[in-house]
Amino acid sequence: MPLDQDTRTQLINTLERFVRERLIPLEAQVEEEDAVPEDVQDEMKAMGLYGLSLPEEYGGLGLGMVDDALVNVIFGRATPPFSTAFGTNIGIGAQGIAMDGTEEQKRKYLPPIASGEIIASFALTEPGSGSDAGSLKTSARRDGDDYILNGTKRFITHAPHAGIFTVMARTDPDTPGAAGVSAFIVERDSSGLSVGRPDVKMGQRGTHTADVIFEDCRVPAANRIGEEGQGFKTAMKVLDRGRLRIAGMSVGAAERLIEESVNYAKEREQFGRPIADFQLIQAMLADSQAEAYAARCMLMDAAQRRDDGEVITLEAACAKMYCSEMVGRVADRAVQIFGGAGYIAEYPIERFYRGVRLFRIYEGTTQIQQVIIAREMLKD
Ligand code: COS
Repeated sequence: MPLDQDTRTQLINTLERFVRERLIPLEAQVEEEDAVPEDVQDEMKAMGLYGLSLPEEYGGLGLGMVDDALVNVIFGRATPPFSTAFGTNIGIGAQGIAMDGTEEQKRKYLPPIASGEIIASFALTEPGSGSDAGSLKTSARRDGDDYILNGTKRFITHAPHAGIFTVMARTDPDTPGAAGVSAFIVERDSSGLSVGRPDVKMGQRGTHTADVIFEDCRVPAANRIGEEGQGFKTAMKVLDRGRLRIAGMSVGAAERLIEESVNYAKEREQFGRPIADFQLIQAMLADSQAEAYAARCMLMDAAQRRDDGEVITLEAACAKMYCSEMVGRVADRAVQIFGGAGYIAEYPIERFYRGVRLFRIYEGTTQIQQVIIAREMLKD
């Protein structure tokens, strides 16, 4: 449900202050220790962030997409691991249950997800299926009141700490592609489930991804989300929403990078004056500002449409593609404006440059967004 204007302003002010005063000063520590401090996670849980956009009847705050997007932009201003700490709980890890789960599944799983007591994770990608998600091979064979899962999921965000996984697996081995896929809620301590070593990534230290391996992993049939064969659609609906989250993080990161660039350009002197006086620097700042503004408008329009009940597959793909590509350009210009200082770890620019690179890849690459947009345009 969208917030009224006063509550929204209050929320924005509180979160902006939290990000500015509490999170940004800790960014270098997160990078060095490769972890978001426990006490910060506890504070974010106490603020309700882990259940921000989950329904109120299951312990969440019930925010609509516009408010969710505004929060993502605010948290996007800090290094991504802070936002990702709670991002899968309000996003891809939990939305399958919130959208298509049974009443019983919602009552059991959503409250501990909303409070942050357990971390929810989304397991779609496999070693052999990334962009072609419908070709996934993890199998789920029915055995009485259970399913037996076998297979490997790859690059799974929060796998090392997750308490539950939304897992897409093939229930019908004879049906190739998306139609044979079902979705399951799999608890971390299920026998036959193990998690691989955390991946060593280019950036976003403080967020961990790893393989999730199923070896005759027994999952109650009661944990299937929706009907057999409907799991791919659930995953796609979840991603429609998740992609707006990444768009929001991209906009926030761009605004932060622009602010850092403006401040640096005003302070840094060359040829006897601040480099901000030079039109070639101004051109880079202006391009970044115009693109970030366009991205914010696109994001908020898509979010508003979703709150109005529209299906936003095309808009979410446009926003994910444009905003993530935009922040890549903004980060590149920021490095250029900072010059040598942009290339060393002492300044945040280098870290953001690496961190935002992922936005163009996960939850569907730019090229997959292009495919989705074109398909939506061309369908009858
Ligand atoms: N909402 C609801 N249903 C959707 C949907 C959406 N956004 N997108 C697709 N579907 C439905 C389709 O309507 C179709 O149903 P019917 O067969 O009943 O018509 C079904 O799902 C299969 O869709 P489609 O035929 O388009 O599947 P494809 O195998 O061609 O794959 C893409 C489509 C490429 C878009 C999909 O595989 C994808 O998004 N890939 C990227 C995956 C990704 O983001 N990975 C990142 C992992 S998460 S970090």
